[in-house]
Amino acid sequence: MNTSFRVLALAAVAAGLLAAPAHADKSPGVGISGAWLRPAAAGMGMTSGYLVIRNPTAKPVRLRAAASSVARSVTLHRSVVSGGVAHMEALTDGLIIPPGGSASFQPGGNHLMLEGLSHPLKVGDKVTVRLTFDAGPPLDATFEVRGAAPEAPMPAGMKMR
Ligand SMILES: [Cu+2]
Repeated sequence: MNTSFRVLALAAVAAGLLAAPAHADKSPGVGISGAWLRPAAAGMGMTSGYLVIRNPTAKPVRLRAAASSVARSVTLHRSVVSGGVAHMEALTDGLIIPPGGSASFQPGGNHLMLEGLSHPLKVGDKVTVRLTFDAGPPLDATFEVRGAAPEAPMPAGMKMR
């Protein structure tokens, strides 16, 4: 585990939290797109989910938690490569979506980790995941089970990996 990297990451998250308003009194107005889950064969019991969250408002919004009726737990994770070894770690402070910007959950990066699945997930299935933000109502997002990421127009200047 690369401790200094984790400390830097935590500091970055903390800075984002400090920049966020202490409270917000109306809906964050966030939107989502391209939500998909990897299939989960019988016995796997877990899978990962991806999406893009847009924040059209003038204030940062923090995704705090996620939950689904098909999973015992849904956690916010990110994949990190340190010392040439890939591992996952929890985004324990959630994820900030900057004002007028977006945050992506995508293979190799941030992802939703669904564990304790109640049943296998096959391509074409639809799963609802409730996203909870630090302000405003929760958002029920529909994730489609897919074999690969959906084709989506990329914002200008953004590179595909
Ligand atoms: Cu994970």
